Amino acid sequence: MKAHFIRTASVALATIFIASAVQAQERVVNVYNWSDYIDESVLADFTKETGIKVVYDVFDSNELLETKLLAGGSGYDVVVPTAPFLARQIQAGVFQKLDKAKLTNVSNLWPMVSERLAKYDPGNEYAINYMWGTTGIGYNVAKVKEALGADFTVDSWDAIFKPENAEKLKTCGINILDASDETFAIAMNYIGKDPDSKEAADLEAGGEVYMKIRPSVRTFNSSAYIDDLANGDVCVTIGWSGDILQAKARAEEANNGVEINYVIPKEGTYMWFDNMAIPADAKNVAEAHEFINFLMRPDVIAKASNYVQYANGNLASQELLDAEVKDNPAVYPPEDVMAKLFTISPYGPREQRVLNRVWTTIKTGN
Ligand code: N2P
Repeated sequence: MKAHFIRTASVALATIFIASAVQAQERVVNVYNWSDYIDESVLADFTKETGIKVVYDVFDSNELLETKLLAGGSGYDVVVPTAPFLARQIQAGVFQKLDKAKLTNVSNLWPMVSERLAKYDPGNEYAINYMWGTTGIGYNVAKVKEALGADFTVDSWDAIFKPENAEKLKTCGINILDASDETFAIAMNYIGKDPDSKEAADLEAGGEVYMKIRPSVRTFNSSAYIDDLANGDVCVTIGWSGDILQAKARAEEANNGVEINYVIPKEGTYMWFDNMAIPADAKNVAEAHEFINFLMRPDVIAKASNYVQYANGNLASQELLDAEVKDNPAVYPPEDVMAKLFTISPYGPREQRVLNRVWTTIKTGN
């Protein structure tokens, strides 16, 4: 009896010992990315090839990501801020420089994208572009026709920003992205001001655009709106290119009769860049580099783009994209549309306070 107990106990101890040794060896990378922004099989492929486990978490606003980064100790090894946020976070010292020697796939990058990104990250020292896209209008073709008339063409921000149009769309549901830097740039551009203006008076004027349509807006949302649009719960939204295309695909899959379209309004819009960076206090720096380098492989990032329907910053991957992504003007706008796209610079602390105040007033509706 006693011998049996000792034998059982030592087997159990050995098991615990082996288990903890395996655990000590387990390599992990903690990734914090935007929601609806990855083909999960890409993560599984990475783990299969490298043995590194991916702990993947998602956000839907730059402000949320920034709050975590500035507080420190986020626990993340790879994060994906949009360029103007990246720029001020670099200034605030929240990232470490990338070890380029570990990023062997660097030659695949797209100089056009890297150059644009260098405006925010001089010398491309801290970040690698993940995806880029535009912020436009996503809408339910039938419901918008019903509300605004069969002859109405959605080709201008007027469709949402003219209060008489917004009022007619109220019952089928308007959503606005909860991304104030972008929504303000778009509104300022719409009223003929510099979209990159940081003047308080211009920001107030941009805010007025939303104040006027506020009674007709149902939601301010940057993630659930994809399903809302696909299910017919909202009929028009300010949204991100690939998100709208995903809504379209979901509606088609569900075969629910909802037809979704994405348009870049003729007044032009914001062209943004989302980029991978490593927090200064990341614990798994080698794994973070391996993860980023994996996503810099043409076949891998092409798979990701084909799924999320966003353009990426990897030139070598372009020929591997599905025709429905590569030849889609909603993903790769033609040159005349590209010419009307603008970028924006980061907000300084005082400007940001004005923006926050005006945006909160708009969202709360008083
Ligand atoms: C993915 C949204 C990414 C675009 N859902 C935000 N820049």
